[in-house]
Parts: sequence; C-alpha cells; structure tokens
Amino acid sequence: MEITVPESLDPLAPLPSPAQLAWQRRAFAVFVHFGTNTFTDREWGDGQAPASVFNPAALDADQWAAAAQAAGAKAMVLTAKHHDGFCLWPSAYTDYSVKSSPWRNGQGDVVRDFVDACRRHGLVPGLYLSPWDRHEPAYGDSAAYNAFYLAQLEELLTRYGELGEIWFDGACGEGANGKRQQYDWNAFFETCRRLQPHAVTFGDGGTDVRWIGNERGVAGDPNWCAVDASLVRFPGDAGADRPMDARAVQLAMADQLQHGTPDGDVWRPGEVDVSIRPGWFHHAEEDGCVRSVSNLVDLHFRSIGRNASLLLNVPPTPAGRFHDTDVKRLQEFGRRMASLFANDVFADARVEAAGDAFEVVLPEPRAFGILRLAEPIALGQRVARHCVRYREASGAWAWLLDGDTIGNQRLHRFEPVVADRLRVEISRHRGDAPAPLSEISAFAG
Ligand code: FUL
Repeated sequence: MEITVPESLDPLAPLPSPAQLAWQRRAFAVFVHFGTNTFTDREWGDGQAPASVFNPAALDADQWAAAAQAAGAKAMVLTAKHHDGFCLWPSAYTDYSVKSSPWRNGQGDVVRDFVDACRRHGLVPGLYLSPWDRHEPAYGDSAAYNAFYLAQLEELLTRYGELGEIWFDGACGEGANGKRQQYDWNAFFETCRRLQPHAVTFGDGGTDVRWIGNERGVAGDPNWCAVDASLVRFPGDAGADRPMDARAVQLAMADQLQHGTPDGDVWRPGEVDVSIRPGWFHHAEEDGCVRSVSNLVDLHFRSIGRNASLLLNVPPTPAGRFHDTDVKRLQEFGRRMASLFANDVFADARVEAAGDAFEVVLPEPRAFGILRLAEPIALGQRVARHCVRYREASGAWAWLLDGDTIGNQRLHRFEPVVADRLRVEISRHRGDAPAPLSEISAFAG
C-alpha cells in the first residue's frame, strides 16, 4: 500500500539526479555477454581470434528481450565490445567487428538488433564498451588509443537512440607493446553526459552508479545510496591520484561499495552484477549449472530487496539465442515473482502515521510472510534503523523484526504471522524531521 508523503517535507541532500532515479526505479536489468568468446569458449579473449569465428546461425535479440521481459526486467545491457576488442557493431574505426565476420555476410549489426528488440519489448537498452582492448594495436599508446576509444563511444552514443546505462569495466591490462594505457576517463564520462544525458554511467566506484563490490549477487545490509566521494573513487575522478595503498583506506572503500554511508556527500546507488551461470559468457559445459528459481528469488531479496539494483547476466549460446534452460528459468522466475507480489495484503488497510511510527490497521486479522517497505528517495534517504511489531489475534503485541536501511525498496521475509495491526517504528534516521515512508505492503509469502 502506498503512503502519501507530506507535501511540506524538505528534501535532504544528497539527492538522486533524474537519470539515477529512473535507473533505480527500473531496479532489474538483464546483462548480455556475447562476442568472440562465445565461439572460442573463453571468458577473456586475447584479441587474436579471427573475426570469422563470429557466426551465430540464429541470432534472435527478440528472444533475449522476450525472456528478459518475462523475468520482469525493465532494461538490458549488451557487451558491445569486451576485452578482446571485437565490436558487435560495424565500427568505422576498426575491421575487428561484425563487418569482417561471415554473419549476415558482414552486413549485420548486433547492437542495432539489440536496441530495436529492447524497444519492441519495453526495455531500456544499455551498452558496455570495454576500455581494455586486447586487439587494437594503438592500445597502450595512450593518446592514440583514447582518441580511438572516444570515437567508438561516440558511434554507440549517437547511432542507437536513447540509452539508460553505459557500463565501463575497470579492467586495464598491459598493451601488446608492454605499455600501460592511461585512460582519459574524464573525456569518456564527459562524452556520455553530453551525448546521453539521461543515461547513468557505471564504473567501479562511480560515477553515477557504484559497483556493489562483489559478483556474488549480494548487496550490503545496511545499504545507503550515498557514499563519501573522497573515499569511493572511480577512475579519473578528482581524488583518483591520491595513493590508495593504505590498507585502511582500501578497506573503507570496500566497505562503502557494499554499504554506502549515512554521511555520504554524493548519491551513488549500488548495482549488483551477477551471472545466471558460473561464467559471464556461454560455455556448453555450464548448461547444467543455471541458477534455480529459488536461487534467483534469493538474489532478488538480497539485491533489490536491499536498496540496490540487480544486473543479471544471461549469455547467448553460439547460435545467438538464450539457452532453453535459461529461458525457462527466467520465465519461471518471472511467474514466481509475479505470484509472490500479486496481492498486497494491506491493499485496503488504513495507515495512522504519528511522528516516527506508522500503524497499519487491517479490517480483520490476515496472514503474511513478506513485507515491502519504501522511502520516497527523490527526497533523499533517511531511515537508518526500523523495528516492526504486529498485533496478534489475542490482542497482544509481538516483535516481528528489526532492520536498518530502507531506501528505494526493502524486503523482509519471515515465517508467516497473522495480525490485524502492524507497526513500523523508525528508531534512527538522518535529518531532524520524521522520516517518511512511501510504501508498506505485505504478501502471503
Ligand atoms: C569484469 C570483466 O572482466 C568480466 O569479463 C565481465 O565482463 C564482468 C561483468 O566485468 O570486470
């Protein structure tokens, strides 16, 4: 049940940008790792595989989009170029791309198919362009490679319409010539802001969206949207030259990737990237290792349910389609989530708000085993600690759970209880005014 937020409430900085807020509301995206590695059975290509290996017999981006949509995703992100340097679009700046492959006689463009399929299925497209390029000879010759990379970035940001997310991977290996590439991160991010102002950029600790610090699919608890900008750095930011070797500083940064901080000065919400299989790319020997539906449900609770966004990787096979097992899993997961969250037990309840306490009054005792709470994050994030109690049929009040942050969404799962009243108390929060909630919903579980 939604709760009306008092109009008089002042925002409490830091605040999300419109692009960050839209990205947080989408919450769930499917990641697509596809390229020469799909055909050579590798995770990190060395850039030496001939372009001729890329030849998907039945590439069908609509099949990816339909499966993502069935799972409940609102966006998809494609590896337009991974570390091997092979471009899934016909870039004018290299021959190492689909145009040199036998696929569709060199006339195809996977990025085009991808963005069109996303839009047909109501998904917001995003792109990954690996800065590390193990094929391009200019790599390691910093100025020349930066110019090359910026030219490719501009192709992607101008040819394919509006994007929701641009994903920068932090990997930076040595060039073939043994030289270390110095990326011009400021120019990369400035180009994104200029050409795609509605997209968020992801890159290690920032800029708009921070990595959650692991690839296991777990957000921190608590999890704040804000971080301390002097500590959580991304490549190219103002403080990035400061030595990071002090162990204590590194630990503090790792902690803030996981948890954010209530004292943060910049809004930089966490993204949980994780694969549905052990690898990021498809490997036939992992066809039996696809996450189960209940594992995917757990992922949802540990990421989206902890105020983060989930980017779930599903790698197409060499045919260019998601594997049947993955498709079935995504469909079943989508159905399971839809049924779990179909009926809000509190839909017709009344809420009495008094200061830092919210009391839900039900017409009669009802059973529920999941609670969904939300704050109006457009006005900032405030709740640091909350406690939930419920009134049993006997009329006695019982403790249900304690939690920390809420943010965009907080999910709690517990042994179902029967109650005719439920009280959420905010026992600690940022700011002087009582912390508002925008939702208290319950589901049978
Ligand atoms: C990492 C890369 O090195 C992996 O190959 C993968 O793309 C993952 C999402 O990011 O840094």
